[in-house]
Amino acid sequence: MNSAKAEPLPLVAVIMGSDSDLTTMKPAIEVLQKFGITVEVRILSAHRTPLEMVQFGEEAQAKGIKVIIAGAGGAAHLPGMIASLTAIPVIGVPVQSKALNGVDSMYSILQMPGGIPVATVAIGGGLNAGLLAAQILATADSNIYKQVAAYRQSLHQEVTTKDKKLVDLGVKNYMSQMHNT
Ligand code: RP5
Repeated sequence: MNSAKAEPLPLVAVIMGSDSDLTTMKPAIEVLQKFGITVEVRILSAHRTPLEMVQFGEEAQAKGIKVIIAGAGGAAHLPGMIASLTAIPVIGVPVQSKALNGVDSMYSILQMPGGIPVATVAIGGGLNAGLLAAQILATADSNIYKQVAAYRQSLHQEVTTKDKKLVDLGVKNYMSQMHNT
């Protein structure tokens, strides 16, 4: 008998149009895994693999996925197309493109027609997409809620520590330490 503990089924899917989007999406994957949330990660292109994208969108709810994070760049149709295929909440991540710095990606993801929403984060906002997905899950899971609250407390601590140091050292010394680290 295999005594290894089976990993829980993924609650969040992180999908992207290309492996070149992975760097942008990695912070979303990492923060979700840090909270103990299992993530399914896929490359699904609205333009290059449209049938696989449709299959994923149609099967996601039955698989138990609760939130989908979709990243894409340029003519970034993946988040909107996935949102059209399933009523699972979709968080769109505009990937910074070379030609237009991600403004093209942002408008492509943001300007959805009425009835089919995509919650769009900032250009390159993988981390916030992961956190938002965790916060959606936290509405029904007090353990995840506690972890998100602890994460925020760590941000608070980081800033108050910096503030104290700035007040103690003064601007000049603080900045010279900043440049040496
Ligand atoms: C989009 O085209 C992808 O999401 C990616 O951001 C962009 C460029 O893809 P590659 O040419 O790097 O594969 O579909």
